[in-house]
Amino acid sequence: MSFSEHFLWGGATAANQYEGAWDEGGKGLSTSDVMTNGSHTVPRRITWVKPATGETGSTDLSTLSCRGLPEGVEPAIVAGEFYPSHTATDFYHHYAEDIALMGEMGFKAFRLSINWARIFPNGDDEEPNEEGLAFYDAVFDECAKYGIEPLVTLSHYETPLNLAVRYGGWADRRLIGFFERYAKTVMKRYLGKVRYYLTFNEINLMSMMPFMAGGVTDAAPQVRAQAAHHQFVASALTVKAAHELSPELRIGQMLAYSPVYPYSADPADDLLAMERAHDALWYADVQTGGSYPAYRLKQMERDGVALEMEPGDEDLLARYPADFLSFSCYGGSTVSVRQRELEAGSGNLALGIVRNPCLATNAWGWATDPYCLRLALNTLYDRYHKPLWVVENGIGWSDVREPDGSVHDDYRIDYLRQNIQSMKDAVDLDGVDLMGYTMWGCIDLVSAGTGEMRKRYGFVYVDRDDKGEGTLERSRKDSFYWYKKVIATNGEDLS
Ligand code: BGP
Repeated sequence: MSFSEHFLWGGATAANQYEGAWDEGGKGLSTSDVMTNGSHTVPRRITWVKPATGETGSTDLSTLSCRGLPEGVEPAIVAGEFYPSHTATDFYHHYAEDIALMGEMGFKAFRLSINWARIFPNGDDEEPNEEGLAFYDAVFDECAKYGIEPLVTLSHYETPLNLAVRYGGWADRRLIGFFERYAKTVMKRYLGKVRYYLTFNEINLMSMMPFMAGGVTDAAPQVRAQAAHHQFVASALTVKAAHELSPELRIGQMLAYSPVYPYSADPADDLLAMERAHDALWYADVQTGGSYPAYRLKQMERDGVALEMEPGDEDLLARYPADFLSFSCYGGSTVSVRQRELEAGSGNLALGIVRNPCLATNAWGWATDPYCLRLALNTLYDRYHKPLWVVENGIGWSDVREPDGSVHDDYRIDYLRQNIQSMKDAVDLDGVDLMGYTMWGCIDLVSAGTGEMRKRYGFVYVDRDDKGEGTLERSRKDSFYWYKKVIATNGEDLS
């Protein structure tokens, strides 16, 4: 038997893409509430208002990531725009039904995020919002009925909007204190119900998408490095608080990590692959390894970044690294020094990536890569020697629901079969210490990259479209029954 009897099979979601009820239960606005939808070819936009003149407008995410927001504007909701997160797939009102479906599949773990603005509506409030706390109590109680362990992300692509507007998001050091208060509040409240937490989803996205990663609207490298540093310190303080609260609690880092392949045997391609891998790994070197690596300090010097640290920061990072390392991995990426002569790759975060001729891709440019998980797990285990958890893996597809409610998603089963086999090899052949696997988007939800509903990941189909229409009715896809069998056999039967 490859996987231990305690292996945590399950699925993953995030409040900003799943929960909806954006203005119910005393929730404040969050950064994801001002993001419009887009598509594979049209970027999502952040809407804003210019308080001095009342003018409204929007900036697309890629422009925001390169140039920041225009002078004098504040991210805000603008009348007439469609915001997919506002209803999403309405977990808020369907949680009992959805968790029952997870129970039916035999889930051992359910990854969800707490929406920070549901607990502290403005982020800097002194007291939490009881109605928000009570909602997650109800969710965790429902999980307990089916023996499902919650895996809770404290911040998944959303920050209370007030913290972005008033403080510039994580660029401001005061966010460390606000986050610490939030983390301590929920860890205390849910003691006995939640054992596993992740601090920041895909923390390395701070380099590429600072608004999503931390409400940061300034694109300067100095600001991003500072914002990431504040998140590292906040993570260390969360680990410290958790360990003081209970020996039961485990805090993980969450990294977006994919193996990087050199396109050719040219050593220059290999070197480039190493540098691209470093772009993600340095975040884990700090948060899980406990200190800034030399290669990153040199890079900061070259970029003219002068990190501001307070006395005690380095000590905190070294004393309270993450207990385990979780990561998202959807497939490898391929790079080449001859990028200009080659066909560009596509898919999320595909900047500077070339198409890998050995792998076939779907409509969003995502490939089924049969080795990515084994490679990723080995790299991360060799480097940190800490327990790992694959908390995102899956494939977005434009599923078709038949009139009888069925969805024949054999392409998803095929993708998952290859990926789970690769993960199994890392355990069986290489002895990697793996805690669990939570497939991304287990119940259809809004895509983070494009804001679409059409790009679906789930085992469960949700009747909702890109215009916000549909009954929100849930139905089981073919992959639902397949995954149920995988869990029931603890990964032995992948047929
Ligand atoms: C990860 C995010 C998730 C999720 C997933 C799929 O990067 O952590 O929030 O959305 O990617 O990407 P997308 O939704 O863009 O298809």
